[in-house]
Amino acid sequence: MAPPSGVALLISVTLVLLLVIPWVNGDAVGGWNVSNQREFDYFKLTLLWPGTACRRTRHCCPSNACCQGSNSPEQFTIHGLWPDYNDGTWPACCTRANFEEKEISTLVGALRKYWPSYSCGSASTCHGGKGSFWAHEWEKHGTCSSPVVGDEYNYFLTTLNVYFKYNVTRVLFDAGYVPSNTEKYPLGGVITAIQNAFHTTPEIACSNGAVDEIRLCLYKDFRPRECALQSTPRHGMNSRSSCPKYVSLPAYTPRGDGKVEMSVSSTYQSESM
Ligand code: U2P
Repeated sequence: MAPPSGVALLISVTLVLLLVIPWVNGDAVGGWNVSNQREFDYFKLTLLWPGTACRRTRHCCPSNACCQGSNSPEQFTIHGLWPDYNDGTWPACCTRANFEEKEISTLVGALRKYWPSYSCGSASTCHGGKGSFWAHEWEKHGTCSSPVVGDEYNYFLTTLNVYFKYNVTRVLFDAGYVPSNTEKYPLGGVITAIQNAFHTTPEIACSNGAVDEIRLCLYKDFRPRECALQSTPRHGMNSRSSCPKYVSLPAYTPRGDGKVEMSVSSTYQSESM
């Protein structure tokens, strides 16, 4: 039999890549810039609880918000504003736009406070590079949000505004769910407090029984909506699957010398796209 021609070989390799790549890590198009990803269906505002994130820190460095002593965050902070599909997948890396910090220089003060990194490592960016947490979130999710939010500056500004509008920290604190290293709270109560405030059911993820992330699903006009049903079992974000019946909201206790009391790691160091 004659060896395959160059064209036939190229077609076979392309077909294999098209079949294998798209579902890496649950991303509809994991880490690849494919222009034909369809527009997303809804947003997910994802928030991190610092007391839990900082339990993973192993060493300190200036970029890790866990290491800022009394300036370390005491409220939920932003993980990202994610565009998602109703089938539980999501687009990723939708354009070739690279993150440029100068575009968001006027927002940096607010971003450091409300959208900090809990890592000393750098994160993967869309085109094989490494960058900051903000670079990761913009290139992976922000570029796919652009039909609604526009450019990089507007992605960060919009996310901050949505974060201020849906103040999950205030809702939980007002309901009596305050940081504690001894109390445990009923998961149902935490969910109900958010449902009563925002008329949507949050996704809650836990780590060792502690609230790690809270995710709010929003229509494209940023009104709350229910999350896609399919996203729940597939990504383990269902409160029933990753949280126990009673959850903790660990307090973060910085040391006077600015070193963390509990030790951690980075959410991002080992994370791939
Ligand atoms: O859950 C693990 C990682 O998958 C990405 N994710 C998850 C759910 C979802 O609806 N959308 C989404 O993008 C997140 O990737 P990251 O932004 O952290 O790279 C999430 O952390």
